[in-house]
Amino acid sequence: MPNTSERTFIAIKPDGVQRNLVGKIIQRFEERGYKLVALKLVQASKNHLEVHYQDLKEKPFFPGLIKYMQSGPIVAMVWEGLDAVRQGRAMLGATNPLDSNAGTIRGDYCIQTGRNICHGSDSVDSANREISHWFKQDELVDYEFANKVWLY
Ligand code: RTP
Repeated sequence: MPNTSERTFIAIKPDGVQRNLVGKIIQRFEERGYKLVALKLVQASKNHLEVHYQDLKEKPFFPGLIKYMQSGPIVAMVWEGLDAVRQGRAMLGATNPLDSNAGTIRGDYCIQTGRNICHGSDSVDSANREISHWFKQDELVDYEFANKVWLY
């Protein structure tokens, strides 16, 4: 039985928000067939971002990354559906937008690694950690997804 309830954490970074790409990015996940489970616009604190990117804290780009992620509001989302984590990453494209295929979000809308407009969990374990870091349990909305019968 395929797991149609896999969840991933997707964020639209400050540059994506400022460049008015929120609607386009959401639309891609909607059109692909993923179910929106949670969504909010947040100005994240330094501490919150340092915990989110804790695995990168030794990297030379870490301070710049935190500053970039704090430079404006972020759209935090949870999307659910078959293979959501892997497909979410595929839809985002490569970390370096210059290596991203056309047709991916980064391949279509950005140019530089340090301004790559979106984030997606890289594993189911990271997704679970990130979802509980960004959302309280009661912000994950439980509702019937009518499309499901046509998708699976
Ligand atoms: P993300 O977590 O944002 O989805 O990105 P990712 O997994 O594709 O890449 P990761 O290696 O986890 O890096 C996180 C974010 O740090 C910025 N970065 N800058 N200047 C650099 O060399 C550099 N490398 C990474 C990017 O914003 C990247 O998305």
